[in-house]
Amino acid sequence: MSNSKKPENEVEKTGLSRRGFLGATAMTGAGAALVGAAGLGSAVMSRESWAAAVKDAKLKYHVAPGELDDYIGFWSGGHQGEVRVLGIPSMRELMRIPVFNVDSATGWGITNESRAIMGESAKFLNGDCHHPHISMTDGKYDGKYVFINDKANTRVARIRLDIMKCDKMITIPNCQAIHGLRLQKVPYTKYVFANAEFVIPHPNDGKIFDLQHENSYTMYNVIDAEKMEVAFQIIVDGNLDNTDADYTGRFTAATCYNSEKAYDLGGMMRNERDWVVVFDIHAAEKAVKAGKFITLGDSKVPVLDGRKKGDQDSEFTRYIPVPKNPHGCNTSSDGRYFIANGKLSPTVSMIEIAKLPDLFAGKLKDPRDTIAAEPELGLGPLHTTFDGRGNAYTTLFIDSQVVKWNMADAVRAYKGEKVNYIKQKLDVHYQPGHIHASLCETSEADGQWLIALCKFSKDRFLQVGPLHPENDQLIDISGEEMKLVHDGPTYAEPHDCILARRDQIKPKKIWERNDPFFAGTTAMAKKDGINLETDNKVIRDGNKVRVYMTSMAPSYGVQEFTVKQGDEVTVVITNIDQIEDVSHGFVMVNHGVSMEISPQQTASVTFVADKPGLHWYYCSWFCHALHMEMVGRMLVEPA
Ligand code: K7E
Ligand code: CUA
Ligand code: CA
Repeated sequence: MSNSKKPENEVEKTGLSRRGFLGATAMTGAGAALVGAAGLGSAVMSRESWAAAVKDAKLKYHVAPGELDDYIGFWSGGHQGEVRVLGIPSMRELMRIPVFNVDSATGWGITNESRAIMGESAKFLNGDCHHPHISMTDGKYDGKYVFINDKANTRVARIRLDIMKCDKMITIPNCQAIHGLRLQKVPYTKYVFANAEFVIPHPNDGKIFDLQHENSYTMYNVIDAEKMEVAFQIIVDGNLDNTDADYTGRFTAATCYNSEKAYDLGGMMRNERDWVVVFDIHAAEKAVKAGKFITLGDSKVPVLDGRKKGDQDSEFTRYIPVPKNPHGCNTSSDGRYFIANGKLSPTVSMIEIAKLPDLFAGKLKDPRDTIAAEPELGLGPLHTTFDGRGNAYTTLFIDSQVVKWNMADAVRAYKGEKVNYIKQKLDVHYQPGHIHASLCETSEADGQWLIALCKFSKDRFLQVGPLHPENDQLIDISGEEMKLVHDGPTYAEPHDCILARRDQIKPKKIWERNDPFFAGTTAMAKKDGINLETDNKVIRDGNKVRVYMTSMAPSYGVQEFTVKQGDEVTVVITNIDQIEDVSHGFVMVNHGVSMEISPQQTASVTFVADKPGLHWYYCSWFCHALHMEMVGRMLVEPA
């Protein structure tokens, strides 16, 4: 350990006062300029000093060629709309799972299968995902699904982890902008909890524009995870930011930064305190059963009213005041606390979950009696994670640091004992948002690795123009001290990520022929009397033409077909290769058509043959030495 100087000290030695600069832009007065910390100098550590500084840690995170990572991570792709799969600790990107975007390599958003999953919303070409979360049973990852939100078009999607494809997508009714998303941990992920962020009028038909109107509100969404239907919605006061669930299955909590229901920055920062709203999910289920709900517009989803009426709380909500514009909401992996991250306050608020039954039973004088501690950590706390050893790690956006602190010590200090709960502050680069330690959202938090997702990379990488990558930093937390070991540039914008042990996720190597992902296409083929694994046939049905073919490296079962100009053509391809990794593609040149067909998969795409003449199609996934020769022709006769 003698030569493992902390890299951040090396940075300081170069004489660049990054801290000083950031300090100057720190919140002044009413929390101005949260994002104003641009324009740093360009001093960077030499490669030699870096190598020396991280030598020990490096050996640990280096995954040699041919070796496999210990953890598998799912990264949100932010307003790029996809989910990315990374190996940890190597930080190698392993795969991309298109979800709220269009992907030309796999044909997501182009193929019939993907468009059927996207439903109505397939018309949108954009998305903005933030929070990927893995389904759980008994507070541990069960490896079945990843769920993720779309803030841009108010959707929630599910990814099947056995095939690493999105298999369900729903648009949440009566809401605008799904932001926070978490899953029920115990007894299993029966529900997905999704925050609609923005307050809107109801009905939103242009008659009300006043956000203070009693019909202006937003809602907490409780989604049936298996059916992927909204089970019920709960109207709340204020707005909703992030959420998390407890380890009993009864409570969830959500942060609200706009208790003011304001429409601008000044207004949203007016109150010294906003709140955390706590939901009693069991009580809400009861209220739904008892029929105490309304419905809105065309939607049949039961809507409960969780707003306060004067001083009167609903049976299923409680509002706990916490300092100014809280952001992240994190359940500690020991199941004891909901932690609300202060953002405009240097504190985080630890809500003691064991006190919530009393709060709902009316046995506490003040909702603030549930606060176990409110440790002061630094400027701009956004999100917190856990190592399973009693320590929490919080990102300080404005300080550009991760602070490691001890929860039990923070509680003792809150009670008046003289104890320093802060264990270490580590500089990160720069402006971190989410933070995620291995398995931290489960009861198995193992305190090995931590990812700090930094919003700015500034000078950490080669310049690539005015748009910079972000910087996801890998930090070794297995010892007493946090050690920064890797910088990982990422494209817009992995708000959040999640890490599972590699043995917890068991993807298939090839498709199964009866996979529900393409069941609609299989049913269509059946109607046409087609055996997808053997038949190469063209079926005409008025001006609709269905071309069924197999593919086996390096050729398509149909190498030429003829249609008439204006025909609607559906190409259905079944990859009968059984060998792992032999994926084929199908691209119809000049028709905007592209798709993936992996071993034993059936995929289909529909387009209009609007141009007469000869049109080549080809395989786009490299499958064979004769991959270039894997081609065919569509002959279009003029109308
Ligand atoms: Cu960016 Cu979780 Cu949407 Cu915080 S959120 S940073
Ligand atoms: Cu088939 Cu390339
Ligand atoms: Ca506020």
